[in-house]
Amino acid sequence: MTRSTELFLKAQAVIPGGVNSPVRAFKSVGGTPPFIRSGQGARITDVDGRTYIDYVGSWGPLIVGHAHPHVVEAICRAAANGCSFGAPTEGEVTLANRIIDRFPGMEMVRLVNSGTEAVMSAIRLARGATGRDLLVKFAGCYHGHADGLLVAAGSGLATFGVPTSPGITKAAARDTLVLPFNDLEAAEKLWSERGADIAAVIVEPVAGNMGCVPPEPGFLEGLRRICDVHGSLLIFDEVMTGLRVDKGGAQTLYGIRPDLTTLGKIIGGGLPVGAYGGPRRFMEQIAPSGPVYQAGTLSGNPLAVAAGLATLELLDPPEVYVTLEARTRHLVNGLARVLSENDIPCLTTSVGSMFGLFFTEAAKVTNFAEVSQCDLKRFNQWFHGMLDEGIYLAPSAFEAAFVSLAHDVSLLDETLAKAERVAKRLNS
Ligand code: KE4
Repeated sequence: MTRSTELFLKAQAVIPGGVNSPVRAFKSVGGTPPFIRSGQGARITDVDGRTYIDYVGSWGPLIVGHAHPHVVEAICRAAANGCSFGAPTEGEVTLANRIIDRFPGMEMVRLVNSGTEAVMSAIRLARGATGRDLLVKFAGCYHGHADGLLVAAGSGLATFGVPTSPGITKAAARDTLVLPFNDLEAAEKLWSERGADIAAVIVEPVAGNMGCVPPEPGFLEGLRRICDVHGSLLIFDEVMTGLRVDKGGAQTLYGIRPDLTTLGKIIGGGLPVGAYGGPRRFMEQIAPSGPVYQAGTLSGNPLAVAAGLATLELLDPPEVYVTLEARTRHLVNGLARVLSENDIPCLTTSVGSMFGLFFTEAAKVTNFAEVSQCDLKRFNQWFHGMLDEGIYLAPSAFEAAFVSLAHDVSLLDETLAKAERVAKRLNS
C-alpha cells in the first residue's frame, strides 16, 4: 500500500471525502489522489517520493512556480513580525495600489480571503447599488460556492435557477437566472423581458471551469452594451484570469471595462487572498464607508499580503506575459500534434498561460453543453496515463490547466515526449 493510499484512508475517516475541496478527491477520474509533500518550481513531490511536472499549480495561484525563494522569503519575513493583527497594515495599502495599477477601471479594492468571498461580496454590492434582486450567470461558469451561485438552469431558457446542492433554498436560487455561455441572443432576450429587475451579470471572461473556453468574438462587448442599456452591472469574475491571461486580466486583454471585478488565486501567491474592486462610486458603498456590509477576521492578512506582493513583483517585468504565452502555445501546439499523429481526435484551447484539452471531433467548443459532449472516458484514460508518466494534470475534464514561469522549454518538451508515449498507448 502506498503512503498516499494509507493517508487517503485515514483522511476519509475524519475529513468529508478525505479532502478539503471536492475536486481533489479524484472522484471524476477515479483512483487515489497522491498526497503532496512538497513543491519546487514546476514540480511537486508526493509522500511516496514520486515527482510530477505540475500543470495545476494549486488551481492557478502558482504562476511563478512552487516555493519561489522571493515569495518564501517574503512570507518568512512577514511571519517574524506576527501572523495577524486584525488591524490595518501598510502592506494592505501597497497591495491595493498594486492591484489598482493593473486594472484600469478599478479605483478601490477590498481584500477578502477567497474567490468565493470576493464574488458573494461583489454580488451583494451590485444588488445594494442597483436596488435590484436578479443575478445572471452562465452555465459551466463557476464562481465559488455561495448559495445563489450553485444554481443550474431551470427548465426552458433562463427561467428561475434550480439549486444544484441540497441546503440551498429555492429562495436563494430563485434570484439567479442561468444562460448558455457565449449566447448573446439569449442574453438580449432575457434582458428585454426582465432587464429592469437584473442587478448584475457575472461572467468568467474566459471560462476556466468547463475546461478553457474563450469568449466568442463580440460576446463580452455585447454583455457590456446590454448592461449599459438596462442599468445592470457587469461583473468580471477574474479569480482565475486575473494576472493569468494578461497583467491586467481578461478585461485588459479584450479591452472591456466591467463595473466590478473579482480576483483571487495569483494575488495571494498561494496564500488565501480574494479581492473585489471597481469604481469609487460603487466601492464607497461598502462598510464602513457605506451601508453594504462585508467583513473578515483575516482579510488583508500580513502573510498572504506579503506572498501576493512578492508574486506581483515577479510578474512585473514586461516580457513575463509574452514568455508565458509563448511557452503555453509551444506546449499546446505540441499536444495537438502528438494526439492527432496518433489519430486521437482532440481540440486544444489556450488564452495566455491557461489552456484546455477536449477529446472531441468538434472544431470548437463554446459552451457547457458542447463541452459535456466531449469524450470524458478518453479524458480519464489520458489523465491517468499522464499521471503514470509523472505529469500532473487537473483531475477533471472540466478544469483548465496552467503553465508557470518555472515551466522552461525543457520541461515542456519532456511533457510532450511523455504525452507521445501516452497517446501511443491510448491508440494501441
Ligand atoms: P475560491 O473560493 O475557491 O478561492 O474561488 C472560487 C472561484 C471563483 N471564481 C472562479 C472563476 C474560480 O475558478 C474559483 C475557484 N476555482 C476552482 C478551480 N476551478 C478552485 C478549485 C477548488 O474548488 O478546489
